[in-house]
Amino acid sequence: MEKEGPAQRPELKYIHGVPLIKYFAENWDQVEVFKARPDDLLISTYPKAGTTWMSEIVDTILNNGDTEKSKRDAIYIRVPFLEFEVPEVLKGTEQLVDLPSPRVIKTHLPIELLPQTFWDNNCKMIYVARNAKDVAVSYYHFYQMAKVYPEPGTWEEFLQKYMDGEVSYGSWHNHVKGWWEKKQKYRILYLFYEDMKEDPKREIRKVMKFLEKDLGEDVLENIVHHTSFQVMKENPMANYETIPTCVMDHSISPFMRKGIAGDWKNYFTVAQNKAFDADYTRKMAGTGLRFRTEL
Ligand code: PPS
Repeated sequence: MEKEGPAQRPELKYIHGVPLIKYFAENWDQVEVFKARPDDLLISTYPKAGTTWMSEIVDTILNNGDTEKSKRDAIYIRVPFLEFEVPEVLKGTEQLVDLPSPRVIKTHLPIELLPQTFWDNNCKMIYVARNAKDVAVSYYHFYQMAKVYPEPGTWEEFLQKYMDGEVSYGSWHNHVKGWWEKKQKYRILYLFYEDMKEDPKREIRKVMKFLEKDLGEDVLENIVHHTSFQVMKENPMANYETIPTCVMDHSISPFMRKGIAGDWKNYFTVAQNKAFDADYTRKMAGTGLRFRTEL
Protein backbone atom coordinates (compact mmCIF):
# COMPACT_ATOMS: atom_id res chain seq x y z
CA MET A 1 0.00 0.00 0.00
CA GLU A 2 1.51 3.37 -1.05
CA LYS A 3 1.20 6.27 1.34
CA GLU A 4 3.51 9.22 1.84
CA GLY A 5 3.33 9.07 5.63
CA PRO A 6 5.33 10.72 8.39
CA ALA A 7 9.00 11.70 8.48
CA GLN A 8 11.24 8.66 8.13
CA ARG A 9 14.08 7.40 10.30
CA PRO A 10 13.42 9.62 13.37
CA GLU A 11 15.72 9.13 16.37
CA LEU A 12 14.37 7.17 19.34
CA LYS A 13 12.89 9.08 22.29
CA TYR A 14 13.23 8.01 25.91
CA ILE A 15 10.25 7.34 28.16
CA HIS A 16 11.24 6.76 31.80
CA GLY A 17 14.68 5.71 30.59
CA VAL A 18 13.45 3.32 27.89
CA PRO A 19 14.11 4.22 24.24
CA LEU A 20 11.03 4.02 22.01
CA ILE A 21 10.15 4.81 18.41
CA LYS A 22 9.64 8.58 18.37
CA TYR A 23 5.98 8.41 17.31
CA PHE A 24 5.18 5.88 20.02
CA ALA A 25 6.85 8.09 22.63
CA GLU A 26 4.84 11.07 21.45
CA ASN A 27 1.62 9.18 22.19
CA TRP A 28 2.82 8.26 25.67
CA ASP A 29 0.21 10.39 27.53
CA GLN A 30 -2.51 8.23 25.99
CA VAL A 31 -0.76 4.95 26.74
CA GLU A 32 -0.04 5.82 30.35
CA VAL A 33 -3.72 6.45 31.17
CA PHE A 34 -4.95 3.47 29.15
CA LYS A 35 -7.77 1.63 30.95
CA ALA A 36 -7.44 -2.12 30.76
CA ARG A 37 -10.59 -4.19 31.29
CA PRO A 38 -10.60 -7.31 33.50
CA ASP A 39 -11.33 -9.55 30.50
CA ASP A 40 -8.56 -8.13 28.29
CA LEU A 41 -5.98 -10.63 27.14
CA LEU A 42 -2.51 -9.17 26.69
CA ILE A 43 0.11 -10.64 24.35
CA SER A 44 3.46 -9.27 25.35
CA THR A 45 6.91 -9.82 23.87
CA TYR A 46 10.20 -8.11 23.26
CA PRO A 47 10.09 -7.19 19.52
CA LYS A 48 10.66 -9.99 17.02
CA ALA A 49 9.97 -12.81 19.50
CA GLY A 50 6.85 -14.22 17.83
CA THR A 51 4.09 -11.70 18.65
CA THR A 52 2.34 -12.04 15.31
CA TRP A 53 2.51 -15.82 15.47
CA MET A 54 0.96 -15.84 18.96
CA SER A 55 -1.63 -13.23 17.97
CA GLU A 56 -2.78 -15.40 15.06
CA ILE A 57 -2.93 -18.46 17.32
CA VAL A 58 -4.97 -16.67 20.00
CA ASP A 59 -7.38 -15.05 17.54
CA THR A 60 -8.01 -18.39 15.86
CA ILE A 61 -8.55 -20.18 19.18
CA LEU A 62 -10.99 -17.49 20.32
CA ASN A 63 -12.87 -18.04 17.05
CA ASN A 64 -13.08 -21.75 17.87
CA GLY A 65 -10.64 -22.64 15.11
CA ASP A 66 -12.65 -20.96 12.35
CA THR A 67 -9.79 -19.86 10.09
CA GLU A 68 -12.14 -17.98 7.77
CA LYS A 69 -13.09 -15.71 10.67
CA SER A 70 -9.39 -15.11 11.31
CA LYS A 71 -9.22 -13.65 7.81
CA ARG A 72 -11.83 -10.99 8.61
CA ASP A 73 -9.16 -8.33 8.97
CA ALA A 74 -5.42 -7.69 9.22
CA ILE A 75 -3.70 -8.91 12.36
CA TYR A 76 -2.96 -5.35 13.54
CA ILE A 77 -6.71 -4.61 13.46
CA ARG A 78 -7.80 -7.88 15.09
CA VAL A 79 -5.14 -7.57 17.78
CA PRO A 80 -4.42 -3.86 18.24
CA PHE A 81 -0.92 -2.82 19.25
CA LEU A 82 -1.38 -0.76 22.42
CA GLU A 83 1.44 1.77 22.10
CA PHE A 84 1.47 1.92 18.30
CA GLU A 85 1.10 5.36 16.80
CA VAL A 86 2.20 6.49 13.41
CA PRO A 87 0.55 9.77 12.42
CA GLU A 88 -2.03 9.35 9.67
CA VAL A 89 -1.63 5.58 9.76
CA LEU A 90 -2.94 4.02 12.99
CA LYS A 91 -3.14 4.60 16.72
CA GLY A 92 -3.49 1.61 19.06
CA THR A 93 -5.08 3.50 21.95
CA GLU A 94 -7.82 4.83 19.65
CA GLN A 95 -8.50 1.45 18.06
CA LEU A 96 -8.87 -0.12 21.48
CA VAL A 97 -11.38 2.34 22.93
CA ASP A 98 -14.01 1.18 20.45
CA LEU A 99 -13.20 -2.51 20.50
CA PRO A 100 -15.83 -4.67 22.25
CA SER A 101 -14.74 -7.09 24.97
CA PRO A 102 -13.04 -9.44 25.19
CA ARG A 103 -10.12 -7.60 23.61
CA VAL A 104 -6.79 -9.14 22.65
CA ILE A 105 -4.04 -6.55 22.91
CA LYS A 106 -0.45 -6.61 21.69
CA THR A 107 2.37 -4.82 23.47
CA HIS A 108 6.17 -4.80 23.56
CA LEU A 109 6.38 -2.76 26.73
CA PRO A 110 8.76 -3.80 29.50
CA ILE A 111 6.98 -4.38 32.83
CA GLU A 112 7.89 -0.97 34.22
CA LEU A 113 6.08 0.80 31.37
CA LEU A 114 2.95 -1.34 31.22
CA PRO A 115 -0.11 0.74 32.19
CA GLN A 116 -0.96 0.03 35.83
CA THR A 117 -4.56 -1.03 35.13
CA PHE A 118 -3.36 -4.29 33.52
CA TRP A 119 -1.86 -5.28 36.87
CA ASP A 120 -4.77 -3.87 38.92
CA ASN A 121 -7.28 -5.88 36.87
CA ASN A 122 -5.15 -9.01 37.04
CA CYS A 123 -5.57 -9.45 33.26
CA LYS A 124 -4.47 -12.69 31.67
CA MET A 125 -1.22 -12.26 29.77
CA ILE A 126 0.78 -14.42 27.37
CA TYR A 127 4.48 -13.62 27.13
CA VAL A 128 6.56 -15.08 24.30
CA ALA A 129 10.34 -15.05 24.69
CA ARG A 130 12.86 -15.83 21.94
CA ASN A 131 16.60 -16.31 22.28
CA ALA A 132 18.57 -13.06 22.24
CA LYS A 133 20.71 -13.89 19.21
CA ASP A 134 17.90 -14.70 16.80
CA VAL A 135 16.01 -11.65 18.05
CA ALA A 136 19.05 -9.48 17.24
CA VAL A 137 19.16 -10.78 13.65
CA SER A 138 15.42 -10.47 13.13
CA TYR A 139 15.41 -6.97 14.66
CA TYR A 140 18.30 -5.88 12.41
CA HIS A 141 16.31 -6.85 9.32
CA PHE A 142 13.18 -5.24 10.71
CA TYR A 143 15.01 -1.96 11.40
CA GLN A 144 15.97 -1.93 7.73
CA MET A 145 12.46 -2.43 6.37
CA ALA A 146 10.49 -0.40 8.97
CA LYS A 147 11.41 3.22 8.44
CA VAL A 148 9.91 4.44 11.70
CA TYR A 149 13.19 3.26 13.27
CA PRO A 150 16.48 5.14 13.05
CA GLU A 151 19.03 3.84 10.53
CA PRO A 152 20.34 0.52 11.87
CA GLY A 153 23.88 1.06 10.54
CA THR A 154 25.98 -2.01 9.79
CA TRP A 155 25.30 -5.36 11.45
CA GLU A 156 28.31 -4.76 13.72
CA GLU A 157 26.96 -1.35 14.76
CA PHE A 158 23.44 -2.60 15.27
CA LEU A 159 24.57 -5.55 17.37
CA GLN A 160 26.48 -3.21 19.67
CA LYS A 161 23.43 -0.95 20.07
CA TYR A 162 21.28 -4.00 20.82
CA MET A 163 23.72 -5.26 23.45
CA ASP A 164 23.75 -1.78 24.99
CA GLY A 165 19.94 -1.64 25.08
CA GLU A 166 20.02 1.33 22.71
CA VAL A 167 17.28 0.00 20.42
CA SER A 168 13.54 0.53 20.67
CA TYR A 169 12.19 -1.03 23.91
CA GLY A 170 15.67 -1.08 25.42
CA SER A 171 17.42 -4.10 26.86
CA TRP A 172 16.32 -7.59 25.77
CA HIS A 173 17.81 -8.97 29.01
CA ASN A 174 15.76 -6.69 31.27
CA HIS A 175 12.63 -7.38 29.27
CA VAL A 176 12.68 -11.18 29.47
CA LYS A 177 13.80 -11.13 33.12
CA GLY A 178 11.20 -8.55 34.14
CA TRP A 179 8.30 -10.51 32.71
CA TRP A 180 9.72 -13.78 34.09
CA GLU A 181 9.66 -12.31 37.60
CA LYS A 182 6.12 -10.96 37.21
CA LYS A 183 4.96 -14.44 36.34
CA GLN A 184 5.34 -15.42 40.01
CA LYS A 185 2.47 -13.14 41.03
CA TYR A 186 0.28 -12.60 37.97
CA ARG A 187 -1.64 -14.71 35.46
CA ILE A 188 1.13 -14.92 32.87
CA LEU A 189 1.63 -17.84 30.50
CA TYR A 190 5.33 -17.59 29.65
CA LEU A 191 6.22 -19.41 26.44
CA PHE A 192 9.31 -19.74 24.26
CA TYR A 193 9.54 -19.29 20.49
CA GLU A 194 11.92 -22.25 20.23
CA ASP A 195 9.40 -24.53 22.00
CA MET A 196 6.73 -23.36 19.57
CA LYS A 197 9.01 -24.24 16.65
CA GLU A 198 9.87 -27.60 18.15
CA ASP A 199 6.31 -28.70 18.88
CA PRO A 200 3.63 -26.17 17.92
CA LYS A 201 0.83 -28.55 18.83
CA ARG A 202 2.09 -28.94 22.39
CA GLU A 203 2.49 -25.18 22.86
CA ILE A 204 -0.87 -24.29 21.26
CA ARG A 205 -2.48 -26.79 23.61
CA LYS A 206 -1.03 -24.80 26.52
CA VAL A 207 -2.54 -21.62 25.09
CA MET A 208 -5.95 -23.30 24.71
CA LYS A 209 -5.83 -24.47 28.31
CA PHE A 210 -4.87 -20.98 29.50
CA LEU A 211 -7.82 -19.54 27.54
CA GLU A 212 -10.10 -22.30 28.88
CA LYS A 213 -10.93 -23.50 25.38
CA ASP A 214 -11.27 -27.19 24.66
CA LEU A 215 -11.59 -27.47 20.89
CA GLY A 216 -10.65 -31.04 20.11
CA GLU A 217 -7.83 -32.64 18.19
CA ASP A 218 -8.97 -31.87 14.62
CA VAL A 219 -9.41 -28.20 15.38
CA LEU A 220 -6.00 -28.13 17.04
CA GLU A 221 -4.37 -29.71 13.97
CA ASN A 222 -6.07 -27.11 11.81
CA ILE A 223 -4.79 -24.24 13.97
CA VAL A 224 -1.25 -25.66 13.78
CA HIS A 225 -1.52 -25.62 9.99
CA HIS A 226 -3.14 -22.18 9.77
CA THR A 227 -0.45 -20.64 11.98
CA SER A 228 2.55 -22.38 10.40
CA PHE A 229 5.20 -20.04 9.01
CA GLN A 230 4.53 -20.84 5.37
CA VAL A 231 0.76 -20.43 5.62
CA MET A 232 1.07 -17.17 7.57
CA LYS A 233 3.65 -15.87 5.11
CA GLU A 234 1.15 -16.30 2.31
CA ASN A 235 -1.79 -14.88 4.28
CA PRO A 236 -2.18 -11.14 3.62
CA MET A 237 -4.20 -10.85 6.84
CA ALA A 238 -1.20 -12.11 8.85
CA ASN A 239 1.91 -11.05 6.92
CA TYR A 240 1.68 -7.23 7.31
CA GLU A 241 1.71 -6.67 3.55
CA THR A 242 -1.38 -4.49 3.90
CA ILE A 243 0.42 -1.91 6.04
CA PRO A 244 1.58 1.22 4.14
CA THR A 245 5.08 0.94 2.67
CA CYS A 246 6.08 4.14 4.48
CA VAL A 247 5.86 2.02 7.65
CA MET A 248 7.08 -1.35 6.37
CA ASP A 249 8.84 -1.95 3.07
CA HIS A 250 8.75 -5.69 2.40
CA SER A 251 10.88 -5.29 -0.71
CA ILE A 252 13.83 -4.55 1.63
CA SER A 253 13.12 -7.52 3.91
CA PRO A 254 9.78 -9.31 4.30
CA PHE A 255 8.10 -9.19 7.72
CA MET A 256 7.73 -12.98 7.51
CA ARG A 257 11.42 -13.43 6.87
CA LYS A 258 12.72 -16.92 7.80
CA GLY A 259 10.87 -18.01 10.92
CA ILE A 260 13.54 -20.37 12.22
CA ALA A 261 15.70 -20.93 15.30
CA GLY A 262 19.44 -20.59 14.81
CA ASP A 263 19.66 -18.09 11.95
CA TRP A 264 22.05 -16.04 14.11
CA LYS A 265 24.83 -18.42 13.06
CA ASN A 266 24.67 -16.86 9.59
CA TYR A 267 25.39 -13.40 11.00
CA PHE A 268 27.50 -13.53 14.16
CA THR A 269 31.24 -13.71 13.64
CA VAL A 270 33.23 -15.82 16.09
CA ALA A 271 34.44 -12.64 17.84
CA GLN A 272 30.94 -11.16 18.03
CA ASN A 273 29.61 -14.41 19.46
CA LYS A 274 32.30 -14.48 22.12
CA ALA A 275 31.67 -10.88 23.20
CA PHE A 276 27.91 -11.44 23.13
CA ASP A 277 28.15 -14.56 25.32
CA ALA A 278 30.35 -12.82 27.89
CA ASP A 279 27.97 -9.85 28.10
CA TYR A 280 24.98 -12.22 28.24
CA THR A 281 26.40 -14.24 31.11
CA ARG A 282 26.88 -11.04 33.13
CA LYS A 283 23.42 -9.67 32.43
CA MET A 284 21.57 -12.95 32.95
CA ALA A 285 23.39 -14.02 36.12
CA GLY A 286 21.10 -15.12 38.90
CA THR A 287 18.05 -15.89 36.77
CA GLY A 288 16.58 -19.34 36.22
CA LEU A 289 15.66 -18.37 32.68
CA ARG A 290 17.17 -20.67 30.07
CA PHE A 291 17.07 -20.19 26.31
CA ARG A 292 17.88 -22.48 23.43
CA THR A 293 19.74 -20.86 20.55
CA GLU A 294 19.25 -23.81 18.20
CA LEU A 295 17.00 -26.83 17.93
S1 PPS B 1 7.05 -7.68 15.83
O1 PPS B 1 7.26 -6.72 14.71
O2 PPS B 1 7.98 -7.38 16.93
O3 PPS B 1 5.67 -7.75 16.30
O4 PPS B 1 7.49 -9.09 15.24
P1 PPS B 1 7.12 -10.52 15.82
O5 PPS B 1 5.84 -10.97 15.24
O6 PPS B 1 7.25 -10.54 17.30
O7 PPS B 1 8.31 -11.42 15.28
C1 PPS B 1 8.57 -11.58 13.91
C2 PPS B 1 9.42 -12.83 13.77
O8 PPS B 1 8.59 -13.98 13.99
C3 PPS B 1 8.62 -14.79 12.83
N1 PPS B 1 7.33 -15.47 12.65
C4 PPS B 1 7.18 -16.80 12.72
N2 PPS B 1 8.08 -17.79 12.97
C5 PPS B 1 7.62 -19.06 12.94
N3 PPS B 1 6.34 -19.39 12.67
C6 PPS B 1 5.41 -18.44 12.41
N4 PPS B 1 4.16 -18.78 12.14
C7 PPS B 1 5.83 -17.07 12.43
N5 PPS B 1 5.21 -15.89 12.23
C8 PPS B 1 6.14 -14.92 12.35
C9 PPS B 1 8.95 -13.81 11.71
O9 PPS B 1 9.37 -14.48 10.55
C10 PPS B 1 10.03 -12.99 12.39
O10 PPS B 1 11.23 -13.71 12.59
P2 PPS B 1 12.46 -13.75 11.55
O11 PPS B 1 13.56 -14.46 12.27
O12 PPS B 1 12.81 -12.35 11.19
O13 PPS B 1 11.97 -14.55 10.38
